[in-house]
Amino acid sequence: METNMTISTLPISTELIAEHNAALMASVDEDYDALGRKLSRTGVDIDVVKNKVAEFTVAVPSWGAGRGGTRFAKFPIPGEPTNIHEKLEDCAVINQLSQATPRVSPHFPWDKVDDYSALREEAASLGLGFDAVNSNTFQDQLGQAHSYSTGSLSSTDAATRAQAVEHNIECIEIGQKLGSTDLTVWVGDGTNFPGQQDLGRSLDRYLDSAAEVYAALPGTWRMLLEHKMFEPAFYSSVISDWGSSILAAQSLGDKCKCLVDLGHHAPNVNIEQIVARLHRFGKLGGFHFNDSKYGDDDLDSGSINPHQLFLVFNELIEAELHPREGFNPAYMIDQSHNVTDPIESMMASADAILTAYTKAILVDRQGLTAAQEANDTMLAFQALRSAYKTDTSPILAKVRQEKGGAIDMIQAYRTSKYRERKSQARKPVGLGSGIV
Ligand code: AOS
Ligand code: ZN
Ligand code: ZN
Repeated sequence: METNMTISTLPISTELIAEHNAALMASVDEDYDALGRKLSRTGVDIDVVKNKVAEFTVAVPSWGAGRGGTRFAKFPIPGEPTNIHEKLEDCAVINQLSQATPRVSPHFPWDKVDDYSALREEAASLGLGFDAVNSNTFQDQLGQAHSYSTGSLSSTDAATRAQAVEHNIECIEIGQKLGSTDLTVWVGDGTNFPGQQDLGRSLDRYLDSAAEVYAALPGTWRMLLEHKMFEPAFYSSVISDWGSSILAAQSLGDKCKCLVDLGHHAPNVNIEQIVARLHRFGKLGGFHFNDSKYGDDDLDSGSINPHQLFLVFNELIEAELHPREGFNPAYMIDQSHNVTDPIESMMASADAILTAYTKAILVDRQGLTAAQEANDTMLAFQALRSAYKTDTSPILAKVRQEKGGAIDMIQAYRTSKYRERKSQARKPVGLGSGIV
């Protein structure tokens, strides 16, 4: 009964997906077999790789289902979601076709509803669960008692800090009802002028407030601190880099970890090394996947620098093989799409992330370690390069097909005319600006 109910509420027809796959299956099989033969020459069993990839999943952000924007403009599209229910439906499409995104990361107060157990059931009927809850103390809400214009957890104003603490605790309470076990805290706190706030005392205030939130974490919960170098504060941010993040996480306690958003660093920073460092100290708690060219932190994952994404995953595989206590990162896509259909972007990003993961699995670890030990720089580099050069798309296509997803996600999505149907049923989104 349960299964029938679930299938009937999924937004894309399973017949349509099966028909789409049937037309492409022969060529996928041919490419998969050819790759299998190639990999077997180096002792790699393609089915073992495929089964490992099939287990990897990444969460999508509820806010990513809407078309975001820059601070200059937003260009809405017909059929865009306007509430959490519609966002869940779009996330279900992404998961149905990619079979890689079964969890949604909600954001409060944006996703507030009256009945969270009903929301949890609604998500489950769409094949979805909830991931980390995100608090929002970077913008004011209507009717809010104290403005965050002076900061939130680090505000100079005690009542504002208390309000930010209370909001984070409320997010934990909501998250408990939704089945989440992580609270992600990103604050926009910082300054735009030298001298605006004392750089030491603002961190003291942040730590005191964060300690109050930390104290409210239920038994198995984690608090994930997300650092960001700049924006919205352009002179200094309170948790600006991985150094500030790990120091704060270490002073808060074991249940506090660091979250790496790939777009939140200075240009050319060696992010994979940051990943390795955080893992070394047992503080790697989560990821926000996206890409960045200049300063925008929300470009589609792997769209600018897929090699960097691969190198990050190379460190994650190393971390998996040499786990430190509590290594269980929360993986999420965090992007803002202003010129694409968010469903298409999110599916393409899931594919880019899984591609980087698959290539990292293919690295000859023994060969790499041996070359490193022998100081054979070229062979060590080639161990990475040769995995990176492998076209892993037949593995990913096969994983999707076997799990009930679509071989060509974008083509199947367009054939379904989902967005066109939604544009008839949903009310239009207003104009405006802002990254959401
Ligand atoms: C902001 O830049 C951070 O990446 C946040 O993780 C996230 O994008 C935000 O909370 C949603 O607006
Ligand atoms: Zn982020
Ligand atoms: Zn960001």
